Amino acid sequence: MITTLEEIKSRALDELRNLNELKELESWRVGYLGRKGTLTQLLRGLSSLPIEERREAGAAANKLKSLLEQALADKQELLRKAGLDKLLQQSSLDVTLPGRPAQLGRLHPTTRILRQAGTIFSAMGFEAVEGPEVEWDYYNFEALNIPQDHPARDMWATLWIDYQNEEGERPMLLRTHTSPMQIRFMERRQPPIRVIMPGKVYRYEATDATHESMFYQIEGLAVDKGISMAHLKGTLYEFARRLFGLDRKVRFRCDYFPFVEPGVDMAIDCFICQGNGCRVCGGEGWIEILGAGMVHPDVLRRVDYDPEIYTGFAFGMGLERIPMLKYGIDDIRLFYSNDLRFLEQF
Ligand code: 2NL
Repeated sequence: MITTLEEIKSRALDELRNLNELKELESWRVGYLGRKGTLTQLLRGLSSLPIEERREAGAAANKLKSLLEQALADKQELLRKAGLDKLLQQSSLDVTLPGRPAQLGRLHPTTRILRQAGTIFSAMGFEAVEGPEVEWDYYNFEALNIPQDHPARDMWATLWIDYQNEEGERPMLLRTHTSPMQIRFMERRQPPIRVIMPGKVYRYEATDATHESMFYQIEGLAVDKGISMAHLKGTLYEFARRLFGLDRKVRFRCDYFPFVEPGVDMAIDCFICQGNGCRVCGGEGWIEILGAGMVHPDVLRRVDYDPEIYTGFAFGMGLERIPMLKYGIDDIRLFYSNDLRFLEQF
């Protein structure tokens, strides 16, 4: 019996030594240690031996069983490691190479400036509201003192929606500014009002380096008893300082928008050359960044506010111009053409 065990042992270990594939190990295991395997059969056969022999042979057989199990486990580990080494040698995988950096997302330059402006105005007590991009003629023009067939309409090259009402008019359009939402907001609410409206606006425009048919605007509106031009100037001056640097100066000049009276444009002294004149400000020393004014009394009347009681100021600015100036971007079309080479710079 013991000799048989010795034979099994040397045969099994010999065979095992010559195996080189993980999958061959399984048939080896089945052959010796499986339910019908050599060793298992032998252990079963022990019951036919006389009792003294049985004890000794049983102990030896069990010892062999665990020896073979251990040898199998060792071999498995050996082959697994060897296989890995081989794989590493064969393939071009170099585990010593530093990992690829994870692709980090980032905010679009427009989003960044939008958020900065939002933070500044919210600190000054303004709430932010968004509105529809498809609008009625009434909200985009009529309510803002821009009647049908009035030459002031030429200020906005409009994209009209191909929809006709029963009168044969086309009263729907892509909003040319975010002002329509200001009207909607005033219709729904009573003063005091402090609100900003950020969002996309559309123009019927041949695109070039400084024109896009879609761009972002942020408009603001404050209506209350006793609002004056001083509030307009103070608020926008503070906005300019917080966005462009605390040492900024501002300049207000007269301008025309049908929905305000008086209307102004605001410029800041150039943050590149500090007002001395350079390429960014075109040698002017000043950069115009927004239009503003006191809300026209007729606009207030149209939303049922009494202009004898309430006055307000409003302002509007295009957003893309700001990062264009800040980062020296010379083509607005880069903003929305989804070229990662551009976007990854911010
Ligand atoms: C510009 C100028 C401006 C407004 C927008 C406004 C809105 C209402 C009433 C009065 Cl409901 N005004 N908005 C006022 C002045 C200028 O935008 O150059 N934007 C890009």
